[in-house]
Amino acid sequence: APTIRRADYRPLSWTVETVELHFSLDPEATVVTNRMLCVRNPDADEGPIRLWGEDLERLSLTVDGQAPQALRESGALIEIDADGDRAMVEVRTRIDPKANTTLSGLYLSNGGFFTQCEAEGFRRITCFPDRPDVMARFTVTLEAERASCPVLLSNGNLIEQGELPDGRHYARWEDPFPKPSYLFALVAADLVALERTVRTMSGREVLLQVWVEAGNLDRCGHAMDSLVHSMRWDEETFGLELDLDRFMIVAVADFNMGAMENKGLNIFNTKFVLAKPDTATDVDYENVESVVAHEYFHNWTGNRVTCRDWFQLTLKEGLTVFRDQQFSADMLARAAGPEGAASARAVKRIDDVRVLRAAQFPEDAGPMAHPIRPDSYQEINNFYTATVYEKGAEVIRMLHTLLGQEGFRNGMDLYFSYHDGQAVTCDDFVEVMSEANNGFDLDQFMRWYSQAGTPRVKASGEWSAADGSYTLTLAQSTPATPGQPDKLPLVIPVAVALIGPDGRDCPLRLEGEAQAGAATRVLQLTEAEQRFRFVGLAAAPVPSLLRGFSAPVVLELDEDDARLAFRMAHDADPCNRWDAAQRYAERVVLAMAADAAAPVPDAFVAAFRALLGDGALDPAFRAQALALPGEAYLLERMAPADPLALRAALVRLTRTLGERLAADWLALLDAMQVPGEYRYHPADAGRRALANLALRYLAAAGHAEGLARAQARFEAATNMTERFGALAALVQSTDPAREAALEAFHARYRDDALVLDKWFALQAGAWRWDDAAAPTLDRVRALLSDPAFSLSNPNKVYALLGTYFRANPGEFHAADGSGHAFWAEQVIALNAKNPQVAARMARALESWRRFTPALQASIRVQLERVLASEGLSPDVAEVVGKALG
Ligand code: DPP
Ligand code: ZN
Repeated sequence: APTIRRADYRPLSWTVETVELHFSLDPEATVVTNRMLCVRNPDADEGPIRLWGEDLERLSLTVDGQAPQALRESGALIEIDADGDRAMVEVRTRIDPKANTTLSGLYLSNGGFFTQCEAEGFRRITCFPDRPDVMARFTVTLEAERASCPVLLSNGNLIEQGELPDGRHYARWEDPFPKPSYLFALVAADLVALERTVRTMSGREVLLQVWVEAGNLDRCGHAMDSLVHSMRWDEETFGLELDLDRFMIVAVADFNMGAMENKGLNIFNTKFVLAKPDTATDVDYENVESVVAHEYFHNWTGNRVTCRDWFQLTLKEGLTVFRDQQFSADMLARAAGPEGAASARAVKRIDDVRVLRAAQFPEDAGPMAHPIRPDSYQEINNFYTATVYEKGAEVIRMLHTLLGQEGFRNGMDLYFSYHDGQAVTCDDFVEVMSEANNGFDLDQFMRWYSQAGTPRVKASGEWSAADGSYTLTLAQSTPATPGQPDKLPLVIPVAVALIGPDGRDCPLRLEGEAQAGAATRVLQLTEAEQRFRFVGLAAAPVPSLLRGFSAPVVLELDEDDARLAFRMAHDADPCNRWDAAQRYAERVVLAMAADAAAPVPDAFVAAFRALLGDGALDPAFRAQALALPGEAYLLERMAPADPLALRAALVRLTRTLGERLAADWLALLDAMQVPGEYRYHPADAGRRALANLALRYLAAAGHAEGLARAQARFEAATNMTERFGALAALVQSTDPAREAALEAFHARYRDDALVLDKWFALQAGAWRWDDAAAPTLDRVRALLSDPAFSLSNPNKVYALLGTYFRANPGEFHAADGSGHAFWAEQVIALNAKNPQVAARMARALESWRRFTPALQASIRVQLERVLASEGLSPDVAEVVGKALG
């Protein structure tokens, strides 16, 4: 596939002012009539009207009612010569939604019609200048059979509806806001809605709807509450109000991504809408809340102000992820009350850091590494990445840190005042941030948008007893990434505190300052190396750096075990306290992986026990601090990466912590009971999470009472969090009861697609505790033919294959190469159905060059096999090509 480059951006010679779409919906032959008023773009060079169309049967195309004077086609691009400044172009196309297994464009799910247009799905519906810099006003008429599709939805406001002959009906929708085609949506299906009417801050009454299949109406309340909370939050925090009379969320079971922010008509994967205590875990509740918020927030950051081109994707995604992270933190803090707010925020921050380290750091170190604003791509769908989203959010967070809450808000206000209704670039955003803050210099900061790779910050300190000073040296470097051998220094905010021997933070005074200030301060590292001299200290301090994870970097700091244990016990910043535990655990487990005979150090067990038993600590925090670092992150820290040795070490460490701390875990189980009926509340969720973790350690150790407790909890549970937590513990043991538990769980939820996803994932992610046990691959293969499994449903693929490929490296990378061969087989099968999903699965092996030579050899064969396979999509070709390249 050709490479598209950011530098080649040119505005189109013609854009579109208004679009009138008419859909005659039919499962196999939908006819789309598209009348668009094309207008010459005064800001562009002379040229033809350009439209894109893909997989369309074109029935007719006219310009001002006539056959076009000249029409040229190459691939998906259609060029039409036209005179004058305005031209009415009418295109009729026929499409086959039923045959559309890509889930991009118009497709069927469970008998209903749904669309997904971001990034380039609209061209699979009709011919159009399908680029985000073309913003047009849409009017949409849907016609469908009333019996199968009683509900007809599109963007904006319903302006007309009625009956048609032959059992058909129609509805007409008008969206008052100009929008790019990627935000178009339609739904025609048999759905019901939960409704609520609320007032916006300016007093307008708006109708909110959550549309689902009839049987799911009892699972929409949480999504609705989340929507209302999101609206309030955006009003209070940014002064941003809902701009439509009606806002709809529709849940669909077949969906490539999490959700989509189509104007006024968000379409969601059911996974991020449906929740009730019997089927959803606390984590599911949390995810529903944050995804609902994310899509709602896009209405301003993404829809009202959109991206000029797809290279600017982080403009809307990084900013919107940052907004949803702040929202979730505020919601958690509010629920926790004034006492627990700080810890609640930290727990959310830790969650986000875990995701960044597990998903984004490896991406930044692999063949697909790209800046948050990429310079090129082959297939844009491959760039909805952890880098664009999560690292992009970190970059916005750093801006927020540098400018302060108020400065950031002023920048946002200015952003909307300048750019509302426009398609803009990341430069535009950073420029208004600067302008709103007295010309704050962000030139060097812009390097975060152009440099890939995770920066290293190396810190060292020198204590001088003679004058009570501590000199901190910070040095930065960013490793080379594909196409970027040399990197320049970035602006890195490093939040610093110095901990005294008593465990308390020291007041900080830099050399030259008259008096000491706050205990944590943000240093700006802008050069390759800088020194900061703190004075007026009574004793040698212990540095606590990068508090709150103030920048998306790897911090390299020489700390011995004793110092890590000290920070585990005393660091006043919960993020760093957690991080100290992670670093200590990483050190222990990597030593065990390097030497199968290495013991688990007593001091580590003791430090772990101290956290475990510290009743003053928020249970949710303890659940974070007592969870070992993720396997993906650890593999990233290992050179060469040896997943089998790592797994053996993790198994041994988990078992040892279970055995040696058994009494503590059991006591914790008792202490963490949550009485009363289930409610989704962070305080309860924290207790449940900690109890579930205790069960996992106990079950991993094969502890008889622990297993009995897991079994009992599994049977008596009144909510999914406890039931699934107990099941996961049982499955993560060698106890024979696990098979019976899996069966009982299946029997209870055999008709519940979302719960079955959990059942699939649990088995695909299961560890093998000894060599005598059957490989997990046998189980995964068998589950492929389970009646509930389908390669056509992304959720099922992510649950079974995604979990096995990504969350079970110790099994996937079996020495005989069976996992790798299976990967190739599945990627090839998926490629034919759904290239986007196939490409995501393909990415599971991109970091293969980091592995041991034997594994590299085994993986290379399979990468080459996929690359040589017939009919390879550009999506998969890009991933595999770059991996081998
Ligand atoms: N724009 C969607 C989201 O991130 C993904 N297609 O919300
Ligand atoms: Zn988004």
